[in-house]
Amino acid sequence: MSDIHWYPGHMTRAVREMKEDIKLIDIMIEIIDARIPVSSRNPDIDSMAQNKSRIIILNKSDLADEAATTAWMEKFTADGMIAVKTNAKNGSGLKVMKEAIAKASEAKIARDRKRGILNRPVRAMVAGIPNVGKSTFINAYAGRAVAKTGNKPGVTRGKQWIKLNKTVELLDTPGILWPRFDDRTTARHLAYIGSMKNEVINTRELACEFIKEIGQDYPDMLLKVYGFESEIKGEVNGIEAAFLNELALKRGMLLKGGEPDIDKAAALLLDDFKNGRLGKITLEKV
Ligand SMILES: Nc1nc2c(ncn2[C@@H]2O[C@H](COP(=O)(O)OP(=O)(O)OP(=O)(O)O)[C@@H](O)[C@H]2O)c(=O)[nH]1
Ligand SMILES: [Mg+2]
Repeated sequence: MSDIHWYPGHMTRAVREMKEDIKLIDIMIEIIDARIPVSSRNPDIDSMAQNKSRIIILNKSDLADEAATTAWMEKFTADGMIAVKTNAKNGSGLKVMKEAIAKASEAKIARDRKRGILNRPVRAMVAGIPNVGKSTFINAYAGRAVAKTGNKPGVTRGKQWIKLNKTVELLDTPGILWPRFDDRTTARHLAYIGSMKNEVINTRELACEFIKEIGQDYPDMLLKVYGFESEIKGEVNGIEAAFLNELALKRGMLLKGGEPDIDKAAALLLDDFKNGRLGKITLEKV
């Protein structure tokens, strides 16, 4: 698949501001997508967070493979981070999160105390790539809608401080990607979860790659979800194209001349994955 690339100006600005704000914060809360725990980590965030207490949130855990999420939590814990899994949409994992923030604050509170400072609020930056649920998490954690959310990348455009209570302040930040991707798998995975703007994606190509990939780890899943009885035989354009063809026919997605609307079927498939309608899937294992 051709290179997918999206790095708008607001991200350059966001990274610059985050590098300044990092001096003000005690804890880095990195939010990732539990379905792709490697590709949804921006190396810039990792380097910014050196010398800070680290919490890593595997969000959208409701959409991921549970065993895989557990394995990732162990891995991140071994790497010295406090790992928490959440579903920011329904609020599960937030209680554990409270404890995680308390734990991550211990060092800072002890430092303050030594210098005679009491009750200074803990400040945490909430960072991550686009569309992983940073703003949704903040709203759930705050218990009120303080930040704008939406199921597309680039909803948050500027930073925003949120005073949770007397002891904790959170900084919501815009999702940031990198200027250049090292490999195509990363770019593809980011596109699957909706971190990339639709306009930069060739839906049909991406859907074919997705079918290929999902077939390796979860064979039969697509056939079951879409109610195909048996294996689909690939013809000239391969099994992926044949699958999309069948899907379009099955769903009555037809072009004016009665031909199957492959692009529409491709968009449906990608959308179903993005919204968890294919089942619990983790594309990247420890
Ligand atoms: N299923 C599921 N959906 C979630 C979860 N958390 C967030 N979402 C959805 O994911 C979409 C993106 O959420 P946002 O909070 O706007 O994401 P963001 O990281 O702030 O995105 P940007 O501001 O664009 O960087 C929204 O449609 C949310 O409802 C979750 O844990 N599970
Ligand atoms: Mg946001």
